Amino acid sequence: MLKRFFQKNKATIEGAIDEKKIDPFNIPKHVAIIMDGNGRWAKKKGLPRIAGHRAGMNAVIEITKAASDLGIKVLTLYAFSTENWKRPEDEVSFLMNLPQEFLLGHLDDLKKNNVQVKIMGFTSQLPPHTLEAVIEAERKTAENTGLVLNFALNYGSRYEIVQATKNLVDDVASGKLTKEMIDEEVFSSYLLTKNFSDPDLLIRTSGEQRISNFLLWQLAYTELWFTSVYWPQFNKQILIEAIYDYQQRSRRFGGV
Ligand code: V0D
Repeated sequence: MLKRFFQKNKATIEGAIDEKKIDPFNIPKHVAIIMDGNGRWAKKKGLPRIAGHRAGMNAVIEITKAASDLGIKVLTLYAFSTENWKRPEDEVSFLMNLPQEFLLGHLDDLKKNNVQVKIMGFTSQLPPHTLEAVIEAERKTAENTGLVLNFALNYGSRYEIVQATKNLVDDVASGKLTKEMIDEEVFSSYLLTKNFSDPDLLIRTSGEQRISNFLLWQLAYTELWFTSVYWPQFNKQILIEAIYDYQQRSRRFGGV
């Protein structure tokens, strides 16, 4: 309690953005996050990389609550990329246990906060126990009507675009669609994000300033925001700063 009080006031002294400065009528509807720096956070503390991933999972819970409180509608989190299979086998197998751990430890929390879990990615390639956990997470939160917590899991955007193209070609070949009917809206409907609007704000932690094969099509007009903070240290205060910065920008979508 005392610690919380101190942290709050320390932030104020250092000139952090007060939540009251946020315009409640201009909250980004869809926020996407590249949760980078879990391994580096662990290394800095002399801990194994997997300790960083577990701390990262706790940050997911905190940010989900904060995003819901702030009125964000969709939170898309890059949890595992199609390239992450190249990591050491024991690290991959630890990561593949996180959805189950998340479900066991935090399902009640998600229900209390009216959060709907969704999974976006090439899930058929996941180990069966991971797939079961994510399907269960979706099923057990399907009735909720609040924030959509969308995990990008075994997701890669070039792969997504190639798969979309293949499905589109199949539909043209079968006569469901003609070549002339293909436009941006039709193409978008073949992507894994078909049920969501494009992200308004992309956040990447840990100092890297790249997109790294995340939502290449969908980020066309998204505001990008970078912080050097490692993902396990990310918190509501930093999210508020990102939203405040977002609100100072003027979005023109290519117009004037
Ligand atoms: C590790 C930091 C929650 C980034 C966050 C399998 C890397 C913690 C989930 C999760 C991961 C996914 C689906 C679901 C419930 C929870 C998760 C992975 C990694 C990769 F239905 N955190 N988390 N999944 N990390």
